[in-house]
Amino acid sequence: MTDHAAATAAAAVKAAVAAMRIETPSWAYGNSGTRFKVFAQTGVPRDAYEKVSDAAMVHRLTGAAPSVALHIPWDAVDDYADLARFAEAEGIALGAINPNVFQDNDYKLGSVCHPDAGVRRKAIDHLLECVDIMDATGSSILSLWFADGTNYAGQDSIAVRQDRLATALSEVYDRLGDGQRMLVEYKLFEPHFYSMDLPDWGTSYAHCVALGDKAQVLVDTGHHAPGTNIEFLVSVLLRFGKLGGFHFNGRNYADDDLMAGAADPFQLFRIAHELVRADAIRPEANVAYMLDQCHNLEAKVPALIRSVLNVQEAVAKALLVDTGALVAAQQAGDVLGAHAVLMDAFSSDVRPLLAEMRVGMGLDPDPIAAYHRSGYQKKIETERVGGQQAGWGA
Ligand code: RM4
Ligand code: MN
Ligand code: MN
Repeated sequence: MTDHAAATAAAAVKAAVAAMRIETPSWAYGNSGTRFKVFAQTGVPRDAYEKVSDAAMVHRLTGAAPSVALHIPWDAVDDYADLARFAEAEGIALGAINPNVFQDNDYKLGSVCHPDAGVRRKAIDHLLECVDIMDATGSSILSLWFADGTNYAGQDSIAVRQDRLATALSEVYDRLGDGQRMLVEYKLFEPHFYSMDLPDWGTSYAHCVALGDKAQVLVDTGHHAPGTNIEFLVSVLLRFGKLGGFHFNGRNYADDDLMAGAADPFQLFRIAHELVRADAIRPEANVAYMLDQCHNLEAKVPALIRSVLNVQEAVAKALLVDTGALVAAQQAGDVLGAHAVLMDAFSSDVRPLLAEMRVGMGLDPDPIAAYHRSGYQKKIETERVGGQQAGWGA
């Protein structure tokens, strides 16, 4: 490559990464843990407003996280329009609205798939209320994850539960306004261990196709069987225009919710390669990217900054793939050559390029160092004393 061509390629990578938006989830700023112990941290937000402030800090330092997802009722406030104005003043927007139909005692046997019509009604009403909240916050995405399922064979009818699911989704779908869409997430296991009502992308996809254009599949890294080829299903969903969003996180074993790119940066790169190949990184492609994580041991704000950087690095490497050489090798049946093209890109150190990109955006080249210098951690630890700390589930 000539110097000029290399400079043009670098500029294109910087522009594409700079344009990518990565939402952060409000719950990642709160305390979280396992069923064994939640280790509370100092400085953790006590309400939705403080979570928005932390999310705004991540955006100020990275320039890449301009919205924060809300979970209802964890982030319930009296006046959602007021929260939206507060977010705007802080420099971000309110993003996806995530209903919670898994923590009420009534939902022991499921929510929209529950055998009792009264419980199903309660769950659907909550989903509809969340669309009202979207109207107030200006959010365009209703993010649906259902804990519904069974623990024992014969506990309930798999088929009838699918009918109940379809009926509920369709009622909520009909309530969506112009410019609003629903993303249907799936998860193989947990909290139920015999059957989940939305266990995989195929089931989500089939429901979304039946519903229409405003329903799309939401993929979450940690929601698959170990060894699942996630980039494959990402590629297939993109091909059908049904990839609505992607929840980045890191997993070694299950739904670990570790930092994106921490457990398996190569997998993140392979996923990014399919996204880049389909031109799905740019905001106009309407694939909603979010970090769906929990920070149990590490400080939350710098962990989210680190995660944004990890996603950006994977995407930058994917953008560096020499597409011409890759296609030529693929066409020639050059197995090793084609693989080498991908590995070349994966092995590149893109950190200097991304540091340059940040300087070009008026940001500090090293957002983590900038965070530690900013005094923000000290400020929240000093100010956020008393009150009830937010936590996963609160
Ligand atoms: C689920 C799923 C959803 C998230 C909740 C908190 O496992 O990943 O996306 O909203 O957790
Ligand atoms: Mn998720
Ligand atoms: Mn999850």
